[in-house]
Amino acid sequence: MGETKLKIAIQKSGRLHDGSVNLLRECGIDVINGINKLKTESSNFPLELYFFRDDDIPQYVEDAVADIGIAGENVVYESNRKVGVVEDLGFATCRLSIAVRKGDQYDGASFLEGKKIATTYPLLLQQFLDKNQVKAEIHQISGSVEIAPGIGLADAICDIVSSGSTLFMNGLKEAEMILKSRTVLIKNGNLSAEKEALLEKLLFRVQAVKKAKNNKYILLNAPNENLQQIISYLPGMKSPTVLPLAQPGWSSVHSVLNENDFWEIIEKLKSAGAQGILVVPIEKMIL
Ligand code: PRT
Ligand code: ZN
Repeated sequence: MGETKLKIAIQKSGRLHDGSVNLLRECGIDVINGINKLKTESSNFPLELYFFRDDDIPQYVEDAVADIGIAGENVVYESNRKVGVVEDLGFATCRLSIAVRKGDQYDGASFLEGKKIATTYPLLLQQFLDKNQVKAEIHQISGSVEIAPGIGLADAICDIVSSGSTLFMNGLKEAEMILKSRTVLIKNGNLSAEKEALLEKLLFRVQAVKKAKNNKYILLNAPNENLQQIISYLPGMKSPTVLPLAQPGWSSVHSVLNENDFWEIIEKLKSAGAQGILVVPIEKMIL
């Protein structure tokens, strides 16, 4: 009997392909180049990669063609497949939104009553309309949704928005977000114990990579008279490392800062007399 391998479905080409392969590489999983093939594998982790259109990934994971997969929540929820959402992967985040013509006065979901809305997300749109007790006509189209209002096919659209420039260029404006969509790892509901164990191993690595991306390692020189104040600004993982410097009266302080409150803390450190502040990226972070 051969070694058990975990089968992962990723997008063949498109917005999620590179992010998916890069994430695996950052997890130390070598991927043998095979984008033109249907399938490839890793040389150093029991993982087989299958390349599909993103829309097909939830179905293949539900049907156990693949054990796990990477897709946007927009695609996962619209597919209505029975798969488990395991982890937010932190890339290609977007919004599924209702957009209307630039000049329209959108004053809530009731604006949509009796209107025609073009979308490739009929299920999620219908759920939104039902929740708001609005009756509208859904026109399911397969691409270039944003041109529908301009050619008189619809009064509004429901589509993915990222920067908003596609809407802007088509004379539309975002009126309401109906889903904040993240790229997620999904799994089949009936994995064997061996496959669950491999998934745990993969998730451990994914989480270490994600944490590292959100944090920076910081080194600075602190005058001893302000050391306690400076330390109080640093969250660190436990407490910061403090080492005496060759120059009397000074210490070197090492710690880890979260990206979100990074600049605010740097300012406080500077005003407390910290000097020679170095900030370095962290590759992996295991707590
Ligand atoms: O061939 P395949 O079916 O696999 O690919 P696809 O063309 O269906 O998907 P792809 O590669 O375009 O997107 C894959 C996933 O990326 C989506 O399901 C989302 O989860 C996510 N994502 C993130 C986006 C965007 N950002 C995005 N901006 N998907 C689509 N867009 C499109 C959107 O449809 C609209 O046309 O970009 C336009 C809006 O972008 P802005 O920046 O102008 O607002
Ligand atoms: Zn697609």
